[in-house]
Amino acid sequence: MINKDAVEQSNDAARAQLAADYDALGGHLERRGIDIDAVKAKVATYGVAVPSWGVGTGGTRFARFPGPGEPRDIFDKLDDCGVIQQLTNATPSVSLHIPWDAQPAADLIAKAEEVGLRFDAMNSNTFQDQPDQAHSYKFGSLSHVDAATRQQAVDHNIACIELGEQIGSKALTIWVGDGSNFPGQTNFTRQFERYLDAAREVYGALPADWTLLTEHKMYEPAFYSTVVQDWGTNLLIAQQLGDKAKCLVDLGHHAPNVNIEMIVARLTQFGKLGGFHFNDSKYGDDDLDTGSIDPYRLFLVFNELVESAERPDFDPMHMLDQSHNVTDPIESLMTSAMEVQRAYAQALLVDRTALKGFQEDNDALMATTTLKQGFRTDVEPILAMARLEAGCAIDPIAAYRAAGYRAKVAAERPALSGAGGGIV
Ligand SMILES: [Mn+2]
Repeated sequence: MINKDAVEQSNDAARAQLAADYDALGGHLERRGIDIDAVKAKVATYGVAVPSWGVGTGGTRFARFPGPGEPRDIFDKLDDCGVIQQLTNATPSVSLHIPWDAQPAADLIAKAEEVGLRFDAMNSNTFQDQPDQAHSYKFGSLSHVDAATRQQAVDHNIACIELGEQIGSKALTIWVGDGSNFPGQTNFTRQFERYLDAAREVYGALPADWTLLTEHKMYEPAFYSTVVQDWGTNLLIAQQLGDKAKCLVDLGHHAPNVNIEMIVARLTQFGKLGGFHFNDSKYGDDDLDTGSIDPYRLFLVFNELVESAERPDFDPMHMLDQSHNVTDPIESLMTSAMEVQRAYAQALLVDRTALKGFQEDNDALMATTTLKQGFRTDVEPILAMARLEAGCAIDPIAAYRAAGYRAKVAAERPALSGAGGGIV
């Protein structure tokens, strides 16, 4: 993967400065009653899963511009994901997308072991047709009016579970493109009944220690209505299916300005927060890099997660889900994983005793100031020191560029054009 000497060289150039910055921040935090090493220890164990499809260049409805050295298959993708983990220690697992990544389990396990990764949630795909498929998903999958099409979608989800069981996954994420493009095109109630009936069949095939994650999305590809439109619908599904069913929150799948951190709190309160797809957006489901547009919102989400960390059985899954159109996907995913870690570290710095006191005194100004103090703190030395101590890069982007990985794989992997990106 990345030459260790290149990482060492890169670290040598920054080691002394990092030590000074870490000491300075440690002194500052000590005055606030915070032990910097304790925060670093928590950050060091934090991980976010990388989506296998994220290491390929994404696209828009208009075009896709592939970069050099695009991964040709899941094994190339796992190599790229391994590099991200090697340099950041922030992405210990990969989330597969089936059928794009379907390969014999033994081969997947062997490759994952080679590059030091494990498998996160399985993602099914019933939003596009495959060459060998009997029934089209043009008008829906799990909620289709035709029973045979629904069954085909159910069977595909069960096949994803079966492969996932063999490779150590513990969750299935379902996102469907089902919905309608015109008022009157579908009957909302009957369509949702069909969805629930089909989802119950999938749920019935779930192993005892698995979680079924359903992902809501407000619009696209259906532009008038979607079957799993919002977190309310998603919660209804999770409640209807049972204890192993929980809601997945993709940060981009809401109307602009929706209070996502409050949705996180609500789902947590009732034991139904299953996981995240982290990304960022300006206008819609833009799939921009995590923390690139609104890092404060990401911090506020993590504030809720830290606030709830001690709740029994609270262990939501964390994954990136974004589309990289103008950057090297490996660089974007490394940066995004570090942004997620940063928001976590900042949330750990919030003085929760003081915050609670201000809340109970109705001191709105001091409450919001106390919360924001965590966000205002530059925690980069904590993240960088955690990486260094794990044998990773102080500056992963600099080390990655110095190592010449992209040029190396570009020489090995023939140029591709138009290969499916596919972002949900
Ligand atoms: Mn998603």
